[in-house]
Amino acid sequence: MGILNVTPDSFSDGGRYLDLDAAVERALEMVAEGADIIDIGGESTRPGAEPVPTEEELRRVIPVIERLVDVVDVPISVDTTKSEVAQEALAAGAHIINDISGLQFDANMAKVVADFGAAVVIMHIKGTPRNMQDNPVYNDVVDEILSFLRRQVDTALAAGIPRDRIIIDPGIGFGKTTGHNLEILRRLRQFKELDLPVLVGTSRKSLIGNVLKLPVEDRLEGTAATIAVSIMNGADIIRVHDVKAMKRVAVMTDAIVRDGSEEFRR
Ligand code: HH2
Repeated sequence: MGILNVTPDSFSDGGRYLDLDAAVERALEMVAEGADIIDIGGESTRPGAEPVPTEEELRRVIPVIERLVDVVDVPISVDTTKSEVAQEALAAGAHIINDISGLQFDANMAKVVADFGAAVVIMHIKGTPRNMQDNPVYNDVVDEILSFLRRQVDTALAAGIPRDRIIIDPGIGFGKTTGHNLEILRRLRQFKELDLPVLVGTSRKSLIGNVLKLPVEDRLEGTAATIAVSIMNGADIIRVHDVKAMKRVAVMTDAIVRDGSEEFRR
């Protein structure tokens, strides 16, 4: 899953793809580099970020979707917590709603996804982007996230979203310390217990900056390590900025872990 942030303030690529042509060009480039899904976001969820009004989020993402549906042949995902944005995005031709609140922030979200027969990413967050990094505490981080995901998957099913349209995500960096994030990656296989595809988003995030003491523009190798380990521990989808490099990491890791390369099977 290649990230396309059409925001002025995302933590690593804010402002780069605000222009419609630049956004479309970047999406096409990511597909050429091997992205299987494009994830468009119109609201930064970095720690401390202020919510974006619905009208502004619509203005940022809908024209991009309208352009992309005609030119890319991979599914289009929209990173939003607002059902009105989801509604317009799906009507414009998007296929997946990536909800970082795991269907919590907008009571109408599950119904909108169900009505369109779309797929949904249910991500765990503790708190809101504004307060999530204010001293997050867990008894057992993986158990707590698993309980949340189980509950929200039930919410999705009850709203009429079929099980084969649900993806889960532990929400790396969303109300977690670096220690929590490392533990989640180490114990990622436990999320397979829900028997749903697992998405992981570590790309350029602060857990890498904190371990390697490197700024956001210098986290490529650290991201690569998190991706190899995530796939080894069962991740099905990885959400990244650096598609070209991370696709290579993913394919190589898959070939080892999942016997993913026909050519070398014996
Ligand atoms: N991380 C970010 C945004 N959306 N969605 C899912 N499912 N999983 C994630 O880990 C995830 C996500 C944050 O990264 P980014 O989009 O690069 O930054 P920003 O929120 O500042 O736009």
